[in-house]
Amino acid sequence: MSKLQKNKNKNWLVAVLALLIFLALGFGPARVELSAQKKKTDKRISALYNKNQKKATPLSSQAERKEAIRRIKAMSLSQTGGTGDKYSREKVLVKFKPGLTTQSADSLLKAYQAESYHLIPKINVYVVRIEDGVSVEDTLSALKVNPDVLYAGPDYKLRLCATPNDQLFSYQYALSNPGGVLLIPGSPTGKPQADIKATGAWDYAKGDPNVLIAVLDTGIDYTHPELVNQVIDHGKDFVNDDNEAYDDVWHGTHVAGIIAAQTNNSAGIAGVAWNCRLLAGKIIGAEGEGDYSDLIEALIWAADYTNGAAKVGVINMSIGGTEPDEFLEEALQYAYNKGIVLVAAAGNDGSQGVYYPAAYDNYCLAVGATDYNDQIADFSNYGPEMDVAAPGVGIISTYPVALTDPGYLPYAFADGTSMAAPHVAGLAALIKSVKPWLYPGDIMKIIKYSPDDVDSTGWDDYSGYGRLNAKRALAPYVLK
Ligand SMILES: [Ca+2]
Ligand SMILES: [Ca+2]
Ligand SMILES: [Ca+2]
Ligand SMILES: [Ca+2]
Repeated sequence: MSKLQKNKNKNWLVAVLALLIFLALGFGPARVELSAQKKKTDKRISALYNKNQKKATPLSSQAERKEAIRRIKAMSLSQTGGTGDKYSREKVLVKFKPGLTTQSADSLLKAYQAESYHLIPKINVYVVRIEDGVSVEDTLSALKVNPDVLYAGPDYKLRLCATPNDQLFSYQYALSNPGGVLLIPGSPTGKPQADIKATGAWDYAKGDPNVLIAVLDTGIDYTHPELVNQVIDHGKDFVNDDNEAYDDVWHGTHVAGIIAAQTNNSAGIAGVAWNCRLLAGKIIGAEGEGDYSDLIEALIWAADYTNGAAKVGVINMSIGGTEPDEFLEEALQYAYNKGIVLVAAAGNDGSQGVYYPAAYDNYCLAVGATDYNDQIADFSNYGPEMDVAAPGVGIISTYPVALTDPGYLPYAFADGTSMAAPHVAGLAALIKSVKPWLYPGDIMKIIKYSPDDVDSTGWDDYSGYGRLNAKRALAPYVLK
């Protein structure tokens, strides 16, 4: 008997023993069936979202599928924040002509009913707070006719130039967390700035349309109003073997929206990588599971894909399986060597053991999930392969139009490391857009070494290097 044959027999014996123990422990027929399936040479992968603790139950019925996510109803959305005023109603800015003494300036300002004021040194501009009931306009017209005044003007409101105008942006604490009561299911209280600093990052990059993010998942609803202009074509369906990677679940559509929903279009949500485009590879079927072989094939396809000047820069895998596989590793290496950044979800069992492909340290970033308080989500898997964490609790994103009930908007909230990984993929695409010469290993390092430390001090098993900080990853490095 050859050594290989011996090992095979040994493996078989272990499998039978495991099955017997399984049965002895009283697992029902459904579990036996599942374990029998494992013996197939083609290993199974699944989508990594929170299935409401029913982890062994595939989401077979429409009702169960809806139960796993929470939806928002269409309603009037006036929560845009701020007063909408162009300038402050309480303050004006004044600069006097050179030569006017401080005492003269003081008495002059008091004459204009200034409640208080202070001087900005170097440029000699007074910030003047006016009394209640006195209008900014009246104060300014009076100041402007005073011969001692060089300039008087309103104190204009500062707005981040990169804050998008998307209707549902205020629901996206993951991108910009204001703290206080959040507009997500359960209305929890969030910690200010427990977010990925997306608005700060957008000052440096909004994405290049020729940088594609391949979403290897359940497909994408490419008819969705927020995605129709973001997908480069209808992708490839490795489950049904056709060129329509349409999403009949919801998972891939949700992931795609987080990465690159159409942004600053006054509608829907904002994506992390505004101007990058999406490519769908459908590897998970309607039942929420798929085969390693489809993932492997999709990795090679995505790595080789080109369309004009566009090619894949990042691959997002919000999917995974518990088994390592050398062919999978080889496919990851192939994509990595083509300059592609690979991002994968860590898994949702809340236990030790990072899923594959995330666990492949050499090629993949393993992503865990945090919440609105920068706490690690209880479902997030952990282990020595962890790299970073990103928000993955109460994440709003796009939902297939065909699956949306009348009266609801095609958006939904979902939980999972599946929702965390696409934030990282979006950042990788932004970095790739502004620094196309960087190797995947360089981009992985930038993403790993720029987060905000969360959980226990320093690198830890749960969050890796910490919660993603997109602004720090993109800001020019300043020598001190
Ligand atoms: Ca299809
Ligand atoms: Ca939008
Ligand atoms: Ca790793
Ligand atoms: Ca830490």
